[in-house]
Amino acid sequence: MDFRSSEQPARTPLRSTTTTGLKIVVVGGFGVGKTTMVRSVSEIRPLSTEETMTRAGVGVDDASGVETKTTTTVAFDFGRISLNEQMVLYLFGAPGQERFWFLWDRLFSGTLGAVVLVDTRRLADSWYAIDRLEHHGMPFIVARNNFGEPAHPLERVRDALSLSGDVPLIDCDARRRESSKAVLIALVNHLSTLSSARESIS
Ligand SMILES: Nc1nc2c(ncn2[C@@H]2O[C@H](COP(=O)(O)OP(=O)(O)OP(=O)(O)O)[C@@H](O)[C@H]2O)c(=O)[nH]1
Ligand SMILES: [Mg+2]
Repeated sequence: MDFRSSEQPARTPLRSTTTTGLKIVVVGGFGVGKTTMVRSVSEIRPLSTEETMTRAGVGVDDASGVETKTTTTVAFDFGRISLNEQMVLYLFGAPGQERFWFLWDRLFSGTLGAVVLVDTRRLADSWYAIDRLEHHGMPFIVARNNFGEPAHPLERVRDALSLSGDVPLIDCDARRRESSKAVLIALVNHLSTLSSARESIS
């Protein structure tokens, strides 16, 4: 297995002021850009378990719509980002291919929240992710990774995914650090809103 590291960015030491570490997972269907997001945003060299896709996967893995893809995640991606002086997120990118989905429930252990990445060309691939998160009662937001296709209005995406109104749904470009960071900030804000709502009830 190739535990590949990208050249960018250089290693950044964890700030001594950090007091809170949150485990976050990035899930979604095959080829939606999960590895790309973890790589673009991580301030340490991300760990990736990418394998070259071979002809052995033809007929087993559904590569329709992402025919130019040459590698796939076979375990998980790992990265880290400090959101401010106190808070650091540990990011785990899940594998997207159906035959690796059995790993997801283990990845969810200790996770506080999730980002579901969706590609509107292959929306149905994201249903499994949403289903598993709802099963675990795990808070999540949905980010539409924009591959440059004519963008559907987000409200139509919400309807197609049968998302309830209180689940944040935003646009992103997983290749851009600032865009990926904005997704993570939206998730942390969502977690904070949920936690305040719980406190006001109790
Ligand atoms: N145009 C465009 N291409 C993207 C974007 N995000 C990812 N890609 C490309 O889409 C392909 C799939 O990205 P990955 O990050 O490997 O997707 P993944 O979800 O990790 O895939 P699996 O681990 O195999 O499920 C790669 O070739 C990326 O360069 C995007 O926002 N726009
Ligand atoms: Mg991947």
